[in-house]
Amino acid sequence: MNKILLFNPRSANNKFRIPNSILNIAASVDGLFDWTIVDGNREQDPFLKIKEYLNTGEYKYVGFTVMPGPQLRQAIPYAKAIREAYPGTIMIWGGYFASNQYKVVLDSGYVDFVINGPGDRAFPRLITALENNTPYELIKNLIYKIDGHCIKTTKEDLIEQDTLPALPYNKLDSIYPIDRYLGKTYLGKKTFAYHSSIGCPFTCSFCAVVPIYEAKWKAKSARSVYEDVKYIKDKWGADAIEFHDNNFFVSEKRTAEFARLIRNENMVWWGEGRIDTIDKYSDDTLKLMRESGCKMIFFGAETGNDEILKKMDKGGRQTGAQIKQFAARIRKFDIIPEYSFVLGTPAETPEKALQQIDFDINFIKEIKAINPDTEIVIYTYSPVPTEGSELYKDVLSTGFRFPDKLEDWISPQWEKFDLRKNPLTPWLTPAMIDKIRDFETVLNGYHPTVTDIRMNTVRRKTIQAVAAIRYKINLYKYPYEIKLLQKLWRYRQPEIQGF
Ligand code: B12
Ligand code: SF4
Repeated sequence: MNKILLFNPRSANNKFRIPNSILNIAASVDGLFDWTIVDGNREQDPFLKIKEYLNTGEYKYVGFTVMPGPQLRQAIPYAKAIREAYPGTIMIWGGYFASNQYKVVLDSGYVDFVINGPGDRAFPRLITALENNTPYELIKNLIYKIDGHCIKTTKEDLIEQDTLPALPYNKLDSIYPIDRYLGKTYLGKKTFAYHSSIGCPFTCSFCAVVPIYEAKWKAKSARSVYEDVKYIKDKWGADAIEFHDNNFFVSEKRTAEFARLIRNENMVWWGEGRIDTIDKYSDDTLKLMRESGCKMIFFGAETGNDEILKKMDKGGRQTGAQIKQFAARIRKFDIIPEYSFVLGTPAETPEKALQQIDFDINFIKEIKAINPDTEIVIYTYSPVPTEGSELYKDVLSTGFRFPDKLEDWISPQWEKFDLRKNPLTPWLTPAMIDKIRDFETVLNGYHPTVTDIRMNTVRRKTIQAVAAIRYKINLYKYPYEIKLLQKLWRYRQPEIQGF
């Protein structure tokens, strides 16, 4: 039987996490096929390692997980080189980039299949069909090419997450000791990443989750999450959890049950949620969450402008007023809200685009005044292909197009696009982008993130003093002195380095 090589391209320079995407795929074929993992985060020269495996002649199937941004830097050249050096292998890509940009991926000529969304069933089915030479054409969640045309099979319903096989932590540990995946963070000395639910029930028009999960969400039960957490804690000594779910908090009942179960385990935890959802939680649940170790929650605040919130289709319930009121409410429970904002959405005229940026800058400052503990994360709007949404229609009408050659995605401009720092969107002028980035620099100077554990009190106070005047008199242009200090002290950016 041919073997499977699974590759997680490098996504982080130092604070790498358990590669949950590729580990889920490993779990899906565990016991059916022989597999191994190469983790680009853990190898000096991952390609050398890949070649070592492929040179044995035992590995026919190569699976890459690919999210936009830095992972493409290894994914693209490696896939191309594998096709050239090992033409008998079959290359399969999965993950958010592969699913959302499947056309450019398959057009490259060196990727044979894309798994569209969850691969837990599709991947083992595809490998079984290829091994047995039986038809694969009707396997759900698959995209492939026939006669130059991309064929997308139907999507399967989301799987009950408790029925999924256990993640093969022990085998991963034998390849890459798990201990090194448990990093020191703001949350704890040994923080581990866990994914307890898949998809999201909402349809925000700027979000890459929507085209893949189509407003569906399935979660593991609180008990099975607790049991997994306990296993990692007891075996490897984890003391904190980052829940990497798109939307951990959809069900108040599940959250409260998990909080009750984990309460006595002395674990600190963090997850991502929605303001309007958690604002409906009772005071008792919020209190219980904090007691159980929930220290910080990441929220998509997006903007304070109600009209844009509507365009973003944030479920129609979140408003600027609610964002402010919630920042005050959650403070009473000593949970730090980490608010992320998306600045630079399309507008009819350049003046309107600039006005909107100014509005959000002021709004962010208001939030900081209401609850100074609020952590602010600023993204610049980078379109995702949410076909049919009002926002995406606006985007296309400006002439914006994604690259039509896979290699173009690793050009410096498109890399910045992926990092949501400097998008190539026609409605934003360089001056507007500078304004956003300069404000971010001053804000991070005056309010340095608490998640940067290397920032001691002296550094914090120094940078705050340097940034204070600029922050107070709204002078953001050319903040070179703050940039210098941030560079010197290697100030971390949670949005690209992990939260
Ligand atoms: C962890 C994570 C990171 C980590 C990476 C950690 C690591 N590996 O070391 C860090 C923090 C570094 C990171 C960074 C970025 N990330 Co990120 N990240 C995630 C996150 C939260 C979890 C990924 C995960 O583990 N999922 C768990 C698994 C089980 O789910 P899955 O990946 O969907 O896998 C399933 C399927 O996709 C499929 N599949 C996946 N891979 C494969 C491979 C094969 C072979 C097959 C067959 C199937 C398959 O099957 C799996 C099981 O069903 C996701 C959001 C999310 N909840 O998924 C965002 C997410 C993938 N990231 C995203 C982005 C944009 C980024 C950034 C590029 C930009 C940014 N500013 O956030 C940066 C890049 C910086 C960098 N250095 O790379 C976006 C992608 C959006 C898009 N446009 O497509 C997401 C969706 C977040 C979001 N909602 O915006 N990220
Ligand atoms: S709530 Fe979050 S994950 Fe869900 S669709 Fe909106 S932005 Fe995406």
